Amino acid sequence: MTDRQDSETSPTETQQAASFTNDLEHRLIDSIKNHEGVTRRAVLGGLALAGGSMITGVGTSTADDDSNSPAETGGFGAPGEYTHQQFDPHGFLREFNTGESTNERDAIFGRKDDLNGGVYEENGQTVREFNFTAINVEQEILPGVTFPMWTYNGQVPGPTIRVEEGDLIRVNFTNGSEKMDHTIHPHLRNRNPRMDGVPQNGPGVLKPGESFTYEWQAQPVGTHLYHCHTLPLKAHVHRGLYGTIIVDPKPERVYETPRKYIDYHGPITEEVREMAAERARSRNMVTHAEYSPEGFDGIDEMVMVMNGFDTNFNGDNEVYGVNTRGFCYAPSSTDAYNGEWEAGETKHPIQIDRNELQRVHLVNMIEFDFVNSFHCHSQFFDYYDAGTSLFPDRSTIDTILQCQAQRGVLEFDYSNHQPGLYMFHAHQSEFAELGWMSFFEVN
Ligand SMILES: [Cu+2]
Repeated sequence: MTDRQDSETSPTETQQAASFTNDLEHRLIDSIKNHEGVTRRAVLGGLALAGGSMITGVGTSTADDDSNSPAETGGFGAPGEYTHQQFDPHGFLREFNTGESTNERDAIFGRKDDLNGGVYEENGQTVREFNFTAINVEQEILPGVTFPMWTYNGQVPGPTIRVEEGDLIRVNFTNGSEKMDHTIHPHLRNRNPRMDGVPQNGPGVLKPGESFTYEWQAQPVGTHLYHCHTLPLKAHVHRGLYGTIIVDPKPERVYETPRKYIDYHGPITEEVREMAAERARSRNMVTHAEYSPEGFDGIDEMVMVMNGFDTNFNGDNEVYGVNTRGFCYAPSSTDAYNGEWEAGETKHPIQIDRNELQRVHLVNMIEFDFVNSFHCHSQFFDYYDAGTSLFPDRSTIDTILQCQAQRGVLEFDYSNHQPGLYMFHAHQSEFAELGWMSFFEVN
């Protein structure tokens, strides 16, 4: 018997997982390749190089049987290649925009971006300013397969906003689309109906070329979202106009008024105050950078937005995923850009340090399907519904169900686990096979 306690993932294991994923990936590409909603720019390039005869080979090999060996996917180029550089799901996973200007986004997305508009004080309040533009882009949902997205700032999901409770979020929004009206509607406790981003209030929908500055109070603490609220809603949401807003607790506020942040009805003692403030320090991105919960070296935070795409526009999704690309956190040795893309590989498992606490901000933005879910293998997690309480609403579960716009915080760790690949996926099995399946690689 081999003791693998300190060994790394074996190459064979990785290869098996990669091959398994590539089979699913190519079966999926084959099933949607003629849909009106998808463009196969890279695929067509591959076909031109490989010759016309490959079309038949690809078309017949993957749809009806499971004998889709890599050789039979020749027309698609190397298995698992992504070709569009404008969105990196690995960069997005851990990118939190606070309003502070940073060059990190340039490295991640390979373009200049003025998303973060600055942080400053105004009338005794911290203002965090962001610049949002609605534009249409083609974005990859599977290797070589793009879908026409309606986006905030050219990416789906839209940029993750991260602020502290009590801040003012100022969003200068321009509708840069040529034909469609758009808005931004925040799921926050919003005191001014003019700022709600719905057709009936304030500026209403913004026509192409129009601008409006939304101002939202950063409350309550939790993991929230924003999305376009223009009719038909299902179209504007499904096409990609959504993103995440995280409101961090301020430890000193929590210490002063702990009852607002914990579901607790006993007397407020010093111990209760301190326990609640400790939880706030753990949840606050700024304070937890200097802080480790007991037993851990640090906290690794991720944003996962569950979404799907209706590639033939029949009101039903054909491709599913977290953060847009099907199977994007699955094992694969491929790097579409031969190292040219400095932000990193295009597809690989999420690297997990077993000495760190893992925190996933999970948001469901699926359209057309009633529910979505997250299930992780070999581990159980604590769940904070909408992240609004600092103590978990549910403990020791391995699957959580969310309808559209539901979201929550998951906390778990792999400190007692052997290194290796651990799968996570939607436990709607259908969604998993259609793209919503990925892996953590515990190191
Ligand atoms: Cu819209």
